[in-house]
Amino acid sequence: MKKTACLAALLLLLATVSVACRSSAVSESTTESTTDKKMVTVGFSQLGAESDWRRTNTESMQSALSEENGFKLIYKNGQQKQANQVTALRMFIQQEVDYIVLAPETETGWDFVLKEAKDAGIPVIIVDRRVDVQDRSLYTCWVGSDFELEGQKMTTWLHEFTEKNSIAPEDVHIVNIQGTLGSTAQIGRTRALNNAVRDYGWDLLASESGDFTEVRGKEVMASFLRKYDNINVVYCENDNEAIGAIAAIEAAGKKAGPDILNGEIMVVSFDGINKDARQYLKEGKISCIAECNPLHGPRVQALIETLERGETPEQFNYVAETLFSSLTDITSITVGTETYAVEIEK
Ligand code: GYE
Repeated sequence: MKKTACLAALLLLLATVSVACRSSAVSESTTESTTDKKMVTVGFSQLGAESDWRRTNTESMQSALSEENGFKLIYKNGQQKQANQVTALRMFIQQEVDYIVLAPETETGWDFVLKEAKDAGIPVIIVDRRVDVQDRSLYTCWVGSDFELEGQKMTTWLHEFTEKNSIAPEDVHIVNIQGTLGSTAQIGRTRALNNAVRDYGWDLLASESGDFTEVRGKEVMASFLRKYDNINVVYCENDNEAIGAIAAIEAAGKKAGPDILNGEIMVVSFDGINKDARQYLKEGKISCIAECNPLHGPRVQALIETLERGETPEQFNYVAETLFSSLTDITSITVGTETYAVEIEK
């Protein structure tokens, strides 16, 4: 009897100890998973801060790749110099980051440093503009806009406008304030305009870079106005340039607007993120803006999460975009087989 009681007591003790052990094991592993949860380290090389688009893009990246979302972000502003971006990438490689995100200023000149990242086994995600490299395996994937399509939407809209208003192609006298030369956004938007000029027979007076900034947009437009007295359309490759161009138009005593056969200069541009540009659109000083969406942060986050799960994302990830206009008579345009609604801004 005594023996049985003793055995029962022993068994009870063992059971208690084992439960205690198990529960402590469980609680230990829970604390471990919360405190040691692996943060993903990302080095992000942004090209600069030339425009509202760029600033919004940076904010989007910083808020998506946040500590709360499980990221340790190392952000580097390249100050519009590719050499700074190359240095940043080399620093990220030395720091052994998990991923590199690159928003490149221009397309060429990336082969060497991307090869260094590849050799170090660090995946590279390209965002916004593209890189032009011999070996496509030097980066994992890209996310951004179809810049030539943006330009095609704009030139199609302009063509519709001239048709609706019975304006002959030879009466369309355009100047192009280009973006940073050699950047994908400039290449695509300029190519779309040049093709439309050839196809429709418009008169393209001059093209010059305004570097995507308001200051240069104003300077370039002022010099165009000094050289040509018949400009009636200015194709600005971003909104900041358009704001600068409007300042130059007004300083020259002219009016920005759509009445192009009666002395007004029609301003069209790209982005749609700048508040002043949207206000100018409402006022009719800008006639049409092709949207360029800068909110790539959550998109890059999703791409990294796909890679973290061991899956392979699409190589090229395009963002859907629209057109904004203050003129009410064109509500949609068709490029190729696709029809796009035009959002009328009142
Ligand atoms: O349109 C412009 C910016 O690469 C899409 O760069 C981007 C362009 C954008 O500075 O405002």
